[in-house]
Amino acid sequence: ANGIERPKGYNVSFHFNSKAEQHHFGQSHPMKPWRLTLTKQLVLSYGLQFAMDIFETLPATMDQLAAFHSRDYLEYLSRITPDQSEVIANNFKIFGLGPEGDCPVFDGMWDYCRLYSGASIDAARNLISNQADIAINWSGGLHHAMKKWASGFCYINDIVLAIQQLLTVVPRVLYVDIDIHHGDGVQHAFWSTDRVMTLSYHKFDPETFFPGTGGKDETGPKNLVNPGAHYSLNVPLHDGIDDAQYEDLFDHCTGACIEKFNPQAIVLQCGADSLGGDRLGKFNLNIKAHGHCVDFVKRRSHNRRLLVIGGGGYTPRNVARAWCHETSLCVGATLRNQLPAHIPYRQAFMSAENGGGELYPNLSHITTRRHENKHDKGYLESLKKNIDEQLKYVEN
Ligand code: ZLM
Ligand code: CA
Ligand code: ZN
Repeated sequence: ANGIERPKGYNVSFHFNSKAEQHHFGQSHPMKPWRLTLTKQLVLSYGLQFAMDIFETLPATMDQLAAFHSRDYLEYLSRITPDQSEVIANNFKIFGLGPEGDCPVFDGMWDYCRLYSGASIDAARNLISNQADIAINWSGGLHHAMKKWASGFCYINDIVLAIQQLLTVVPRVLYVDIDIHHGDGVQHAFWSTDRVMTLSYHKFDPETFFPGTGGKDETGPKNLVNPGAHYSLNVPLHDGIDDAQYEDLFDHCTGACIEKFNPQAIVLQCGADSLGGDRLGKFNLNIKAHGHCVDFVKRRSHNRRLLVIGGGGYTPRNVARAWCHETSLCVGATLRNQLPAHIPYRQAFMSAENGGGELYPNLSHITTRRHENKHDKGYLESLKKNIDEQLKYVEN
């Protein structure tokens, strides 16, 4: 369909589970798993399934999850239900859960966790067995989950689990995170090792913006004999960064990390809350700039395994457009700009901001409120210099 041929060079696998998409965090909670259905519908409408291997994944098992998470926490997660009246408020707090909070206990929560984590683990395994050069799981990327507690909409850290899988066959993994939030859970999990380098781009404002970590000096243990020193890298940003600034910064910093660290595998978290018009984020990025990051990493991934995963993203139609576009970049297809006529949920994509149904809205011409750009050249240059300085300690 749509004349898309299997491109030479890259084998791409797409991991999903329809059941994961049907869960609800609760009324008016910003995290909407149905954005994954919207994404998949768009991918299928363009015929991209003919250019990839599609895998419907099984839920992760308790033992698989226990590779990172504590058994106590997993037992609790697997047993707790929304209607359990005997639940002690204290336990909620210990494990980071709670009504009205970021991580509510909702119907099917445990199944949802096992499904999105299973998909990331499967994707990593597909790379390990050389079945794919690039593996995609848009349902994963939940970078805030900690070993013993849930945080920021994230219950299980599928990224850590996937990286652990990759580390069974490769010496070094680079983790790159373009979600607007700091990838704190992944950074923390690999804080003391030089086998995983973490690089997160995010809005940084400890007073007002979650999670408050990820300053430029947060580079690993300060104890310099610890192997993890200098292997956690952060690019703290403000509101309103634009396409050109972000692309330039991303290419410089990510390019330098790939060159110096020389990883055999790269995991790219593509949180779409860094797009303009997001409900939680305040950057001004267009889909093209967001996709540029995927394309850049893909081009530098030659002979390296690449795992592409989702993350945040709170304006569902834009999340779906971005992730469909990025799927097409992975397979090397060029999509026409006009949405397919027969896409299910077509209404969901129709809005003034994209001229009534185009894939690549140019958010600089549109009705969405733009955020004041709080970056100057000097600040952006200092961020690049900071990364260069840290990388002087890294040689492979
Ligand atoms: N309150 N409902 C990004 C994770 C961001 C912490 C402020 C909870 C919200 C937000 C939840 C319906 C990723 C914080 C928030 C209310 C303490 C955050 C439920 C609105 C609602 O209407 C809401 C009752 C909720 C949560 C907004 N929470 C916005 N920002 C952040 C977490 C996850 O994108 O990085 C990866 C997937 N939390 O700011 C509070 C401080 C809890
Ligand atoms: Ca980030
Ligand atoms: Zn986020």
